[in-house]
Amino acid sequence: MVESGVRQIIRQFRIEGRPARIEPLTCGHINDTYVVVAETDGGIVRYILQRINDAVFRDPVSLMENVVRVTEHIRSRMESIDAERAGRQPAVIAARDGAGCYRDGEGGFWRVYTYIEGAVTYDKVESEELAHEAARTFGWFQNMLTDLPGPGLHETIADFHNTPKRLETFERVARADPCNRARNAKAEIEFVLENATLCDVLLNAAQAGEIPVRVIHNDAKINNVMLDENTHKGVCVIDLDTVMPGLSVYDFGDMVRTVVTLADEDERDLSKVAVNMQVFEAIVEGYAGQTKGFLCSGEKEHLVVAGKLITFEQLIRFLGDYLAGDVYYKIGREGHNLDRSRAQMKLVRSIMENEEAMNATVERAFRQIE
Ligand code: GN1
Ligand code: MG
Repeated sequence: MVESGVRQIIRQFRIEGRPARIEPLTCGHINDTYVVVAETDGGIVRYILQRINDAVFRDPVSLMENVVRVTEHIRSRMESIDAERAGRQPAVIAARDGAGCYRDGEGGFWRVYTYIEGAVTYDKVESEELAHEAARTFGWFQNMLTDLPGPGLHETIADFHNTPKRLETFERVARADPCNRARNAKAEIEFVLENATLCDVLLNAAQAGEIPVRVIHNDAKINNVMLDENTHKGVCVIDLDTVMPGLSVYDFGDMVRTVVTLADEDERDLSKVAVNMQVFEAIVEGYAGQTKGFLCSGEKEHLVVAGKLITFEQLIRFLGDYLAGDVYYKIGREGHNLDRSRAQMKLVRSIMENEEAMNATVERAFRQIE
């Protein structure tokens, strides 16, 4: 949207000061994001302004109800533990009428968050310390939400991690091949079909009562955690659109997917995409320290398989979107979704090769802290 349009939008929110600059942020595959710099008598105040993608999130009003409940709960719990950190949690700035989001004349939904100063995100890890801290912060986040009061959160996207359903959708698009692209992805399609039985593992365990449903993040990738730019300690978790009921191991799986390899999600040099066992150990230790008080044995037993499954699911999603003509994920270049899917496939293979050692690491880490 052109800047004058965005300026009109930000005026509809209860922000402090006068909006002086609005700059687009190009992270995230789904929503449109801007940083708003407002001038007040006391100095500059920044905000995050986002247009919610309502083709993906069909009910933005319910979504914002979730986000307000979750952010307020975490902030109030942190107040007595660490007041400074409580003040560094994302907070929703209400629209002028008090609602959690504003609907523009064209039907678009917008929301505003406080900007977390002095904190940074990473698209990939650069060290074991970083991996440890990122995992610790997602473990902390899950822990914070174990006692969220009130009714269950709204399901903002139905069947979000229902991998068997994702596979069905994938098979349909691969068969229809609407853009005549399947010929560019023969090996990848074959890999998905050959490993299709993987898709049911977690839902079967949940149905058998081995894994409980909890409130989880559902998009626990490395760039959704913010660390302090000086101390590198976890500050908060962002991108809360998919916080809703799910399995704790999904979040662990997404951490594995985006942290365990030192490569980017769309890395083209596949020799760089592989499990790093030291980094994996750091993830497990960081996560276990925060979650040992509430995770049950069924969850611990499925952590590694969740890493494999969530990476496989992401392969299905990226490849399916490539075959469909790039209709879901924003792309930055031609073949971007195919590149992304290839990196996921390489990582699934690497997890398969290291699975036994990874399971042993999990067992050891939890035994040591009990
Ligand atoms: C999307 O928007 P972003 O980048 O935070 C997607 C996740 C995927 C991720 C892959 C609502 O997240 O599920 O895992 O891309 N979010 C949605 O990078 O589909
Ligand atoms: Mg994100």
